[in-house]
Amino acid sequence: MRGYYFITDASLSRAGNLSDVAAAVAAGVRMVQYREKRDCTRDLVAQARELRKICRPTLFLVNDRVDLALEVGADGVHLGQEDLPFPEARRRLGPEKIIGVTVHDLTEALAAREMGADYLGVSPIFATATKADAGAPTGVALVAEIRRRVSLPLVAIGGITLNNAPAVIAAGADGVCAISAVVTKPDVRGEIKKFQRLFRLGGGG
Ligand code: TZP
Ligand code: MG
Repeated sequence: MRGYYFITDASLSRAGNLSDVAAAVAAGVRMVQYREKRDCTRDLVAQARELRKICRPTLFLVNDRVDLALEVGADGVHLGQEDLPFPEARRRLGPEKIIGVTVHDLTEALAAREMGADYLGVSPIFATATKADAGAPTGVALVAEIRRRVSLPLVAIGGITLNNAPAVIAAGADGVCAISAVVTKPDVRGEIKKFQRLFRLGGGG
């Protein structure tokens, strides 16, 4: 889990999801999350199936949609606080699939751990225009606070750039996700590699 975590954003992407995900896989990311808020299920299934194919052995997760994850044989899902409740998602996905949960404070983090989340997305660390309803920025202090109490992998998200990522990693994040700082750039693979280098500088793997 340590390293850069890739999430698609077709509306911000220069080159499109397929190109971006291929670049992320080439950069060696461990996990890709397909996040698509449009609701034409037929298109989503078709694209998720394509992305699933290029994400081997990279882990492939689907945002929100347990049905889509099951349909395309994804490795798991990422759930927000307003998505399908964790117990239902676990029942439908079975014990082996990965379920990540977005948390905005320590209480949500402890609850997600209690339910059996495989990792936590801590959000939003900084102000972001990418997700309109992301809520108030938590700052790196929340990463540190959750880190002290929870040993699950923590992926930090929201307004992360190459400049502020070192502070996020220093606070205890195992992974960082930066969407606009990566998919709006001409060289997605190169940008991801720069994030990955921050983990090596910090002494991780
Ligand atoms: N969840 C919380 S913040 C966010 C998501 C999907 C958007 C992060 O995008 P950016 O461009 O890295 O701020
Ligand atoms: Mg969601």
